[in-house]
Amino acid sequence: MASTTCIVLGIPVQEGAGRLGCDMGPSAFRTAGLLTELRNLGYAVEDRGNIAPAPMREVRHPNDAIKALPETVAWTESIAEAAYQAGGDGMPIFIGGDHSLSAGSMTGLARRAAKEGREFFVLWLDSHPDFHTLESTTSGNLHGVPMAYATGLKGFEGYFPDVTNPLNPQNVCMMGIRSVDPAERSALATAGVTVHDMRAIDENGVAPLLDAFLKRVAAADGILHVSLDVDFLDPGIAPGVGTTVPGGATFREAHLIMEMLHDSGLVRSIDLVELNPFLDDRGRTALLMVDLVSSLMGRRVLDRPTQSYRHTPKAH
Ligand code: 4U7
Ligand code: MN
Ligand code: MN
Ligand code: MN
Repeated sequence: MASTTCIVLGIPVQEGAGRLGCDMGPSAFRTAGLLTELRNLGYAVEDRGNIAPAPMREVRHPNDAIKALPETVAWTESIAEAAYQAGGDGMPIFIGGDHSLSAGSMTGLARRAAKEGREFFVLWLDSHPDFHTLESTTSGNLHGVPMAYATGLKGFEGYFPDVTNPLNPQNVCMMGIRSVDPAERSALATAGVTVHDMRAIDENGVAPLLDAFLKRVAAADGILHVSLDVDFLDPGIAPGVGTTVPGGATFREAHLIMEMLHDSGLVRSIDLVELNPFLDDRGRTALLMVDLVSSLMGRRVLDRPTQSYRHTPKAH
C-alpha cells in the first residue's frame, strides 16, 4: 500500500445540503492535518486543490421541492470527470462538501472500474441511504439522492449526466442506517441493497457484517469505494454536521470498520462528506474524521496477523 499515491480532491459543494457551511469542509480537513497524517503513514500525497463545478445550464424539474438542481448537475459533471481521471492515477480521497458529491465520485469511479474490467463495490457509511429519486425527494435537498442516481434508478435521465456504468445495487453495503424515508425503504428492498441498520449493528457488532461484505468483494476480485458521511457517527462524538441523527456509530465501531478495511487491502477510493465546520466544536469532528482515515490507511496499535481476503491474488 505504501507505494500508493493518495490523490486529495477538495470538493466545496454545499448546495446539496439543507444548510450552508459544507463549502468549508475541504479547508477543515486540511487544517485538521489530513495530508500530514497520510504522509506520516508513508504515502505519497498529491493535493489537487479544490475543483470547480462545470458551467451551469438551465434545468427544471416538475418536482418543485427540488433545490439547486442546475448547481448540483454542474458539480456532478466536473466531479465525475475528476474522479475518472484520479481513479487512474492513484487512490482518490474526495474531501467534501455535502454528500451530493458522491453522485459524481461514484459514477466517475464506476466508469474507471469498468475500463479496468473490474467490478465496482461501495461501502456506504451513513445514517441515511440517500436513495431518493428526483420524484421521491420531499425535502428537495439533493444530498439525499446520490445512491439512487449512481445505481441507475429511473428519473435522472435528461437532468443529471447519463450514467454510463451503473453501480449494481447488490454491490452496495450500507451500515449505520437509522433514518429512512418511506419511498427509500421500498426502493432499497426492490433494488436488493444490503442495509445494516443500527439495530443490526447492536445485535451483531460491526465485524461479522463487514467481514461478509469484504469476502464478497474479494471473491469478485472487485474494487471497493468507501463513502463516509459524518452523520454515520454518533452526534455526541461528531457534532459538526447539519443532519444529526441520534444513536450513531461509536468511536470504536467506526475505528474497527476502518481497521478491517485497511487489512482487506480492497479499498481504492474514499469520500469524506457532510463535514460542516460552522457547526463543529473546536474542530473535533474534522480531527475525528482524519483519525478515522489514519486507521483506514494503516495506522495500527499493535502488529497482528491479519485476515487475508484475497485468496487468489490475480495479476493486473
Ligand atoms: B445525507 C432526508 F428527509 N432523507 O431526503 C432527505 F431525512 O447526505 C435526509 O445522508 C437526507 O446527510 C440526508 O432530506 C442526506 C430526510
Ligand atoms: Mn449522506
Ligand atoms: Mn447522512
Ligand atoms: Mn447530512
